Amino acid sequence: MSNFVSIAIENGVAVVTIDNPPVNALSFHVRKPLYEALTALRDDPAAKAIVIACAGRTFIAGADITEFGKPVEQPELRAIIALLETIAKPTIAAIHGTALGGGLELALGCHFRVAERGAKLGLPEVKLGLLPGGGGTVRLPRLVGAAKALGMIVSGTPISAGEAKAAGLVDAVFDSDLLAEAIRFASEMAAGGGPLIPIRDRNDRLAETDIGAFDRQATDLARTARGLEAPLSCAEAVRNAIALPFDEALAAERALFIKLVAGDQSRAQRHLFFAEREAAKVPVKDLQRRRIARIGIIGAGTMGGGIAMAFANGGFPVTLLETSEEALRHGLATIEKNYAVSVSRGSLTEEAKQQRLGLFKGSTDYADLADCDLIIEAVFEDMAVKKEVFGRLDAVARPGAILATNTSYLDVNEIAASTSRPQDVLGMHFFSPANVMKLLEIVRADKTAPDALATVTDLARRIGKVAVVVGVCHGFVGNRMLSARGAENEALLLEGATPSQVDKAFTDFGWPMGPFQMGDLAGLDIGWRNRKARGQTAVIADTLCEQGRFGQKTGRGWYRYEGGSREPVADPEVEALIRAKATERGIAPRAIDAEEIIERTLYPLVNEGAKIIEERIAARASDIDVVWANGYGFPVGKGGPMFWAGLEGAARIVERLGYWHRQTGRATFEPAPVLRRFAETGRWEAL
Ligand code: 3H9
Repeated sequence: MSNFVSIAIENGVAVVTIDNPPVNALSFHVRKPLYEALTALRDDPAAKAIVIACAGRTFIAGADITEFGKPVEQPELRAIIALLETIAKPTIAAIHGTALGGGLELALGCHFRVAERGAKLGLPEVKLGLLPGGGGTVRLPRLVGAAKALGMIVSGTPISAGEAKAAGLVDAVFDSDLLAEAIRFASEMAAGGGPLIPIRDRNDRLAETDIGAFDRQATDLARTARGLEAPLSCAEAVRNAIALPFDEALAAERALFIKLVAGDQSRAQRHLFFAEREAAKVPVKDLQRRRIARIGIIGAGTMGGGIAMAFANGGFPVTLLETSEEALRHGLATIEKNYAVSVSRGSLTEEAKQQRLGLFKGSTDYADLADCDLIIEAVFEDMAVKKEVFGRLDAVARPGAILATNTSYLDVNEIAASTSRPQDVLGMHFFSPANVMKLLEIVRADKTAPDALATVTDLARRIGKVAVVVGVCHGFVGNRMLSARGAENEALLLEGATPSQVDKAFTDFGWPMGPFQMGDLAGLDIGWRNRKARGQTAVIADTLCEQGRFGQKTGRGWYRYEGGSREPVADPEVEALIRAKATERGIAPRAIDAEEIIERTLYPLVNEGAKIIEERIAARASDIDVVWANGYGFPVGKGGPMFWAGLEGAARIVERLGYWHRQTGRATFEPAPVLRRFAETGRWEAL
């Protein structure tokens, strides 16, 4: 009946098939024929039951996100679900792949849900800064209970078919032949003639809710929201489902959805959703990918071990190379310990742990890397050491193997030039802990072959990383911008701010922590070593390090950490040191407010991003946002620095940067031409 929705009636069971590639989103061109199909079948005596199924790789993955922010075309999803609930014959959703967001909400309008064993079901709207707006917050608690529903809706994390069955969300799980099984199930339900109660009328699970426990759970979740509105609205909507009659709770959900969908936070999170997918696209189409079966990792320290785990977690066999048997034993033991922690936390089974450990092969001989298809070096951050490693790799790696460096700063062109095959060399800058952090900067050197780049970009996705291709410069996108963000840190202190004041301005903005807390966590000695190597100084940080204050690991850094706690406590000794250094320099302290802190840290961050666009180190502004949201904790509700620049007002940023440039004369404040252009046109583009 339409290109996107078709009906077939088989043995009295009508199968409505949605076919809207790639993910069967509920676009207007699906909703309209779906509504018509269900209306026709409701009144068709030939259909004794109705199965809703999808063609392609997945059940409905939700509303069509590209339609948000535009006028809603009727029928909307809620009308289709309301129509479903008027149908007096069994309705069954047959779920394969993922039933997400509006997709699951549509399934909740059916009397029954059956799923393939590998299916996943969830309401991930919160990750787009939204709440389920098709009745999900009101219907899901009626099926699985309020506590379970709250957890699912506020986290946005989908659950497996097995878990859904145990929770009462699906009625049957099948190992294969989903459609045939769903039709059989539908026939049985039609023949059984049992009562067909729409979820809206099922109140038993809600009546069981322990309100006190629910409110405590909601309060705990609110504490982790860090300024995001959506998780709070999700909790409010589920609370309404318990406290209000169905239709009132539904109307309240709608009102919250409309508010969120029009807000900046959801716009920002939707921007990041599409930005991540855009970043993963390699501009050259139809490129052959290289075959990648075995991965070699050089260096079994924190970084190398984490990278090795990331690949083993993705199912790849890994050869781990170290310089001595002892270092190798130590590295492998750490990996085993990390997996054991996951088992003890319940996030990994003992069987999966053994399976993953079985993928590791340790070696101290470069010759053992000869059968690897991708070899990643994670050794000491020193050009001479890296060049030596690449020279040795050049001698043993098979022709066509991709050779990658995990350098955070060094010149990948220079490293590539130390081999006879620069076309096979690129950077893979993982973030620590590499088995956890999602970001991967893939560094394209001047001679990197496009197929090597495309292969690694695909591979990154296969191991669950968010990949961004960047060009060669000191610190690439992330660390280069981080330096710009931190350039004023010490000046702010000398002029009168305290570390806790600066950090608070950051956490109030939505960052998980401020720069001084971050420094203490990472270890102040790292920056100290880097500065010494580059002949640079930092007047306060250097003194802290000379005093052995390296941060959390020594119990003292910018803050004091008492009794092994990770809780930073402001330290009068540090404040006295800051004042002494200021006096030495003849700087009189003055009051510095949060606005100034943001202007002097985050405006230069945006400005450096503009320079990165100009130099074509990043292909798009949205790639920079992906780096910052996934690798550095930039608040997702602000969409990354380049998106936020638009929210903040680019003209204001240009004006204030100009002011600080005049005040200090420092180059970080000089507004970049690309930023000025953005202020005029609203578009980020290289000039
Ligand atoms: C919602 O439902 C609101 C309702 O409660 C209320 C309504 C009133 N819409 O990720 P992939 C595109 S909110 C439009 O690479 P995978 C995506 O951009 C929605 N487009 O595939 C990409 O396009 P391109 C709640 C969408 O296999 C292509 O599909 N649902 C949508 O790695 C392939 O995507 C969600 O938040 C969409 N809903 O992963 C689920 N989804 O090729 C969002 C995807 O041009 N989606 N696209 O770059 C996902 O989580 C993943 O896409 C999924 C597949 C797991 C489904």
